[in-house]
Amino acid sequence: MSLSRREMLIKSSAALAGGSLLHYAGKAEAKETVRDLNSKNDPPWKRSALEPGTNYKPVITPNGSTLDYRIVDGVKVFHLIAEPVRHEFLSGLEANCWGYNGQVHGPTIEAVEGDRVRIYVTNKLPAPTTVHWHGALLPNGMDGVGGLSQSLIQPGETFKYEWTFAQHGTLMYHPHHDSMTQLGMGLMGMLIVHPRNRSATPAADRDFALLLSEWFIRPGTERPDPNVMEDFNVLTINARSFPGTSPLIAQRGDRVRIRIGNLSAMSHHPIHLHGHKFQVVETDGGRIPAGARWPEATVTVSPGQMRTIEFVADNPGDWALHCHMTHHMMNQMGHGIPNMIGMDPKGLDERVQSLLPGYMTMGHNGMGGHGQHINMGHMDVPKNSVPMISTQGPRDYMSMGGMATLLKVRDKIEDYDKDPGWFKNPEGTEAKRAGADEMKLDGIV
Ligand SMILES: [Cu+2]
Repeated sequence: MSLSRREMLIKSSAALAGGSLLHYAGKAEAKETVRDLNSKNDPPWKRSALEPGTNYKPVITPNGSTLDYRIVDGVKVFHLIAEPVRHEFLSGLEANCWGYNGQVHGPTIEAVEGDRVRIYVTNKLPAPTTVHWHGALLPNGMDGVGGLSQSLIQPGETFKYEWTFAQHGTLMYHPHHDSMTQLGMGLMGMLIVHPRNRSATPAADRDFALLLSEWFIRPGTERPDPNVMEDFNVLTINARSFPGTSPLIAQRGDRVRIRIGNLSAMSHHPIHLHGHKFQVVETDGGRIPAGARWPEATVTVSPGQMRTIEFVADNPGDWALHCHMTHHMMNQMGHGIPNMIGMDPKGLDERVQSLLPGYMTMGHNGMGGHGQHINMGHMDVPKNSVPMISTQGPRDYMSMGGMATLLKVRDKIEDYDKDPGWFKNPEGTEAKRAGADEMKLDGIV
């Protein structure tokens, strides 16, 4: 049976129509997806403000603080003051930095989704500045980009920012004017927005906020130099370097949330947690649906990113939490030095000591013992410097420094604000010098 010409025409035009319908349906679907991402066609900040939210568990900012606010006519009012601040990174290293409200970094600002916030920013710096609310969904004119969305806040001036939070999540704040200098001098802070509906995220027993940054401070000087591009030698968590970082304390079984922001100039930081696995539950854009997460032990946080991890602290101990870039785990590491590894310095040391008493070639067996020699007074270093310095641990000298802290998990925590001291490994669970007998038994010797 053959199709008439007329039937053919009808069929093909139906196919054509069907095709264009499909095409149209495809477009409609794409449009729908975009609509899903934003809840309405209006910008999200246009939602009306709710009563100031108070039903939240504040985050803990180790080595930092939280900014106070007052409520005026249903608006949460904050005041940030940008100013020069003398800051200690760890014992032995201080510098003249820039911070907010007398501290480096600035205090953590906390709000609740639906809150209307009014944030005054007073500039007591010797340079103009602005504040950008990094990741916030707000009117363009509140975005803080100097010269673009607003005039610069000149020294001595106070500007007012105001908007309603239409989101919850982990955000940050920092200047958006001469960012290289102003972030390099320490101007930054965390901005946490709690969900209005507390069931939107599972409750965390311990909720920490950590802000990563990097600095260059030439040993013996007292002023961060923001002009370097690669040679950052002071790596910090909440503006402190290990061993100057306060430990994160958790009781066994606690659900722990760690919000990590990175405002380093040039470096991403793969943050590695020992003894546990975690899930990345939140990015800059919000909460990740449970089905889209995967287990991790290291999360990379690039400049300008936020990543929130959650896990159950189920493994008692003193666990390192640190950037895995090895040059970021040291304090004031000098680069461009000759490679001395494997060299026998004996003859050289004796000859140089005749000219320079106390001279000691460093680095021939690596950098691990360097800080220890300095700590023990065997080696002079410039005043106000911490080259490769760490501290004596419970069992030996630790060589870890820089962007590192400790997660201290204990079976029972009496006081979360008190450092529980060093962990005592239960009998038989610590690596020890092997005995001759056991090595023989296992066929090692
Ligand atoms: Cu790093």
